[in-house]
Amino acid sequence: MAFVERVFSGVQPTGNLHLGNYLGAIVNFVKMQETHNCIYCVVDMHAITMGMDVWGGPAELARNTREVTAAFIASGIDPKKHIVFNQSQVSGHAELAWIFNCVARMGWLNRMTQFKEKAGKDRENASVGIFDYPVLMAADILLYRATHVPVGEDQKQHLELSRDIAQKFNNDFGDSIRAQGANDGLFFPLPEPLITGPATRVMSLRDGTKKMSKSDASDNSRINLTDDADTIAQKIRKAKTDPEPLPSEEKGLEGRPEADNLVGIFAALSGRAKADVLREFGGGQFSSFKNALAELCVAKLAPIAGEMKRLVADPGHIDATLNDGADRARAIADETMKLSKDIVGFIRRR
Ligand code: AQP
Repeated sequence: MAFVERVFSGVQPTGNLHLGNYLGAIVNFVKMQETHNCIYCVVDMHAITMGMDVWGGPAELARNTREVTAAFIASGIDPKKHIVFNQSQVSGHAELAWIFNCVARMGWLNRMTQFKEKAGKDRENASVGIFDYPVLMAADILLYRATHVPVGEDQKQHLELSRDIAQKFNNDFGDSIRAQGANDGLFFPLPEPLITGPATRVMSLRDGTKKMSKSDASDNSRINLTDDADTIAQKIRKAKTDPEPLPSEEKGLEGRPEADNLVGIFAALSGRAKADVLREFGGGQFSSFKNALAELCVAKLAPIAGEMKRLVADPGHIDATLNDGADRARAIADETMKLSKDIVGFIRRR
């Protein structure tokens, strides 16, 4: 079957969006609009897999869902030409996840490193949802039979699992799929991860070996899209570094994760290569480089923050955008669910 090329990706409304989400995902979302039909989802059902202390409770979840939507639009995603919606409005995500729960194997999920990181030592107390997160993610993508998924580096393993689930479904139900008219026995595409763009893994400002994350307890570990100029400058000034001056060549960043991260952020925001950044700043102290980085961050993020502020001031408009996106997403999702149910052998209302 020749699948129509379609892009799907999602962001969790678990707190303030940060520079990692922006450079690792949203910048690519914006770019993909030029060449593909895109579906961008605020994955609120994923957000509640963590404890309520992480996602903040009902009022905070709704606030964050609107804020992520505003960040998408403020960064340049066009919700009229493409689809922007929140996951819980389309019931097919949960329905397909159940079918996939019966396709995926425990052994596959047991290998997921993100579950191990997020559950930490207290695995017995982790929600079933956090263990099942990658299955819901496969359902998110395959509900739209999406072929391409722009994500940050941290999602690579989950994307591989989505491909395994798609493949096993196609194999397990091959005869039934053929009986529905697809002679090649392929119902779901194997989605391709698109891990490209300016910075696929932005690290914490407090620890260059840990990724920048919304749920990190320290707000100083990340630059939020909504931080004001003073806060950005202060966080960059406080960012962990080492006592050596900046190297003049990229090789000199080896074994210096914090320096590498800051130079990587500068390169990504300015659209330059790291080597080029080091040609300008190499040999100098961190303090002057940090000033230049803070200025650059503010110049790039302030317009987005300003537009987000304007958008969230009108929640009715954001909700209307999400409703419209959900209606258009549902039209595609319903068709996939109808066919999936026929393939599995569920009797449905006709
Ligand atoms: N540090 C990062 N560098 C590059 N890309 C990143 N992404 C996240 N952190 C970085 C990418 O952003 C997209 C949305 O991520 P998400 O919110 O759905 O979940 P996440 O990957 O778990 O991100 P966080 O910030 O760490 O959230 P919490 O703390 O809530 O789990 C994804 O494409 C991701 O790769």
